[in-house]
Amino acid sequence: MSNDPKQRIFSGMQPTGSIHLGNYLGAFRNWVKLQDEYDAIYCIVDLHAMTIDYDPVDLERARIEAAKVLLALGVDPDRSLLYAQSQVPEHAELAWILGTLTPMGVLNRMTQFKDKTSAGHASNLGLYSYPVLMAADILLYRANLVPVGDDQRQHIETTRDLAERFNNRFGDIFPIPEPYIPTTSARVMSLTDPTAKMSKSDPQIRATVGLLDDPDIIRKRIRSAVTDSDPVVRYDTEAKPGISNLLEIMAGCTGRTIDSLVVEYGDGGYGAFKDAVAEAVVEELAPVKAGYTSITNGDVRAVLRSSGDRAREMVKPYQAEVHNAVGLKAY
Ligand code: AQP
Repeated sequence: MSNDPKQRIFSGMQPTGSIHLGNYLGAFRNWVKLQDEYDAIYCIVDLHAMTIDYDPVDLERARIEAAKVLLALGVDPDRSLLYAQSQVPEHAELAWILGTLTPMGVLNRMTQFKDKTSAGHASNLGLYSYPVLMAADILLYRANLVPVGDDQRQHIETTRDLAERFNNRFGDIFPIPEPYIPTTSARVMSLTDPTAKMSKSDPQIRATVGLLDDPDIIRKRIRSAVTDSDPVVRYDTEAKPGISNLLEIMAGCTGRTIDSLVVEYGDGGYGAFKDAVAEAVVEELAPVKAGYTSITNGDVRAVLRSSGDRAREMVKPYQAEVHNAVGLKAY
């Protein structure tokens, strides 16, 4: 038996709205799966949520809901940390230090900033430097692996780049983290515009399937998903983005290959295929809702408090090492 310490994973979610099927298939399912094999740290990234217009009262509700959904999915506070980013001030401090190493040209290339500002969000400094705070989140804990959806690939690249810049300048402190991205359903697309990703902040309610939606709502959303007029079920993201998205969703929910789904549903018409996708999603999400209703807000606060305390203790020696490396000596 190996005595090697477990590798560490870190990942975060923004408390910005109703958690959807894309978040689950792209990331959270892996959060649950990886808890045994890795030393797992999961964070409700509330400082990130402040980078777009928000209501302070609603932020607290959203933080509790986000943590409750994660607990309902199977994130286990006995095996993993689950806390809020704002409970550990070192996230913001390390972001400042990394920011001093971040060329503006790197941030100018970030597609999330461009997408959010072109969707009407104000272009504040926090939104612009979001990838630096995300790098700090990951590097603060010296994480080796980051389970995320495909939309975060560019931010993980930036994290790796900043870790290398820091190590080259100040000494070998940070491991270079790897993304952990699923092979199917890594980027679940909007049901109303299958060329855009499914997103919590999408104002079009019909574009998403929420993890806590009732089965009848889920069926309705999937049945009304935008597709095309050629009624053959096949995978072609250019010509048939809507059907390809539904194939990815069904493969993600059933564990079947896209090829086997195409063989079964290829000529059967879109109606029968959409019904099958809807039933697969309903079945996959049924336990989440049941788990969610049995957890109280008090339970959630207790988990956040205790994980937050442990996280603060954990980062102290790491940040002391960073301070020492960059010349911020303690007196
Ligand atoms: N559509 C998606 N398909 C697959 N994975 C996705 N993720 C997000 N959208 C999809 C993954 O979910 C995790 C948590 O995401 P987040 O809360 O950090 O925010 P996000 O990536 O910005 O997700 P949203 O839903 O689009 O939120 P808003 O609208 O607030 O920006 C991440 O690992 C992400 O990759």
